[in-house]
Amino acid sequence: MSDSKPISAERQEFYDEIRPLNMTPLWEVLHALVPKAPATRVTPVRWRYEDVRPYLMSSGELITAKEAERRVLILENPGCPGESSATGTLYAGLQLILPGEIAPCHRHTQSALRFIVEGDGAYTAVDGERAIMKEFDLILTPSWQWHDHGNHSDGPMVWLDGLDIPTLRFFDSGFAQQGNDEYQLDRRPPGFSRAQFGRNMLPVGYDAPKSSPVFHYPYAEYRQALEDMKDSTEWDPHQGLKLEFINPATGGPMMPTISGFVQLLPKGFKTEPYRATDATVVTVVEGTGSVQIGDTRYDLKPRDTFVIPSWHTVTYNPAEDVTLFAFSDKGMQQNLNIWREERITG
Ligand code: GTQ
Repeated sequence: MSDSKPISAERQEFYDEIRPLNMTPLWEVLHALVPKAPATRVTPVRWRYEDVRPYLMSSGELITAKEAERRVLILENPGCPGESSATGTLYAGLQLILPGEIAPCHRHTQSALRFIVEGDGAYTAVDGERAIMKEFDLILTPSWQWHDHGNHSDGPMVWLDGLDIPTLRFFDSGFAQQGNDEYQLDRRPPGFSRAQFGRNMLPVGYDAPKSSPVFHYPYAEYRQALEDMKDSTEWDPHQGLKLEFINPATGGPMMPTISGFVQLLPKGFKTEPYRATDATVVTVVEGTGSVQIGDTRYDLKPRDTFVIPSWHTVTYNPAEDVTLFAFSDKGMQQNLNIWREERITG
């Protein structure tokens, strides 16, 4: 049965009759409900940092970080207007903290990542441990962990927030709590978590948590890993060099709902077409070039952010060495046994 055939008067009358009983015929919607392949509302979209930054800085004059609690401009997918979603399952926004400001302590069941796009020296404290954030560092604030942010540096700090807000909205499982204090007292010295968990070792008798206990991944380290692999590793024709941030206690994704990746594409390395079912938010770290997403082509510049919707074919054409940071729901889909990818050849 076609989902778009005109409906006869007799059938429409029947549908109208059962409507008050909160029933509706499957055969009118079957193919939309069970598509042959993903048919997403999410569209490709790109935010140039140079377009967004002036408005972000203006927001700094409109409201304080304290009053806003989080001073963020949401990056909203035009395919889902009004939903504060970047993809079907994930949220993205750019957060600004000016020198001397704090974003008060709270916790929520939503998991979050911060990817620093500008500035140096502000901190995020996660469950009593501070991480001093540098450009292109990745910070995790897993579900229900207390967190606050502050900027004691002398410049603005901007980071990309990635959260699983649409997923928790789908499950109706969102809880949040304000802290008693605006910021947390230090309970552990900075670097404690990375000392315990960041060296391919775990404390004996440790119960593996669902999210990575390494909540700070410095740019200097992951960039060096890519650099060291550059000359010696076979390049994937579809993805170049791509590494995933993992939970070292399980080998799984860094957080149950959000997977994180970095990718290096050397100058001139045109990738072969690739698609996967995890819609992905990508931020350019370094380099210029272009990306083709389905029928849409974007040029790439450092700090720009773009969305690759589910099952859209992607190819990259790097004019220089390009480094990308990406997050998606890949791990969540894999846990549910619904993730698929395709390497398109010939
Ligand atoms: O920093 O906790 O962009 O709760 C949106 C919701 C950031 C945060 C966002 C949040 C946060």
